[in-house]
Amino acid sequence: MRRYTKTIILTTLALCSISTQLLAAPQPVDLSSWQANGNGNWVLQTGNNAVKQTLNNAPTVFHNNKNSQGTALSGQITVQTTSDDDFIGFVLGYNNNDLTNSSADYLLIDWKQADQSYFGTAKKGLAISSVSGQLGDNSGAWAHNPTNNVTELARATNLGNTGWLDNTTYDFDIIFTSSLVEVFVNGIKELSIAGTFSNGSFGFYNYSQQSVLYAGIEEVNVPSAVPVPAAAFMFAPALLGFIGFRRRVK
Ligand SMILES: [Ca+2]
Ligand SMILES: [Ca+2]
Ligand SMILES: [Ca+2]
Repeated sequence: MRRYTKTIILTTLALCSISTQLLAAPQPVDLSSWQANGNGNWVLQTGNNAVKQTLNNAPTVFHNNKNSQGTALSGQITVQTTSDDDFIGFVLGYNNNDLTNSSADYLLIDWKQADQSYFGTAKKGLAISSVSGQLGDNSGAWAHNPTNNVTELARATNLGNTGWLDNTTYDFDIIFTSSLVEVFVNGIKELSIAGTFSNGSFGFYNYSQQSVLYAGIEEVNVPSAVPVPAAAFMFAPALLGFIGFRRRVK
């Protein structure tokens, strides 16, 4: 892992010294000001940069309640039980109480452990979807059914049909701008979509899965007023540098 990290940092410096200058060092995030929505139980852990959701229940979100475009969020996610096999993940561009808002417009990144038929078929794997309206305990969240306001946009490159593992910690890094969203898992880019995205908060998301720990949460600002092709060119090496930095000090 050390050799891998070193290679990435050196490549980053060689490819794009300008963009590394634009990024500040990652800052720890204080989760005590974050907001819980829905049917979850989000328990802050000592130090306030980790939180554990304990309930197997309808969709729930824990979010930073501030416009977050131009930010990259990173940390670790772990399901600390062998019980159940359902959804863990994130929301982007979420506004407070959007779970019950008929005018909601945000992105949902969810990862299921196993295939399961209930409200239609939920597929194992990591995907990104748009949510337009309420997100209920129904086929929208469960099966990405557009009839219930969830439209799947893409499945992950490597993990699109691969479930998460019990009691296993994954590093995540999420870039969120008005025109580009990228998701890295264990330093590997899994999702990258370009478009026009609504502003709103970063949030953690669970649906029907208990004992989910989010820890070591950090954020870094990225320039947001850069056109898409330039943004894709500049952010990718810079954020790999960011990822490398975090992994090196972990
Ligand atoms: Ca399990
Ligand atoms: Ca289940
Ligand atoms: Ca469940």
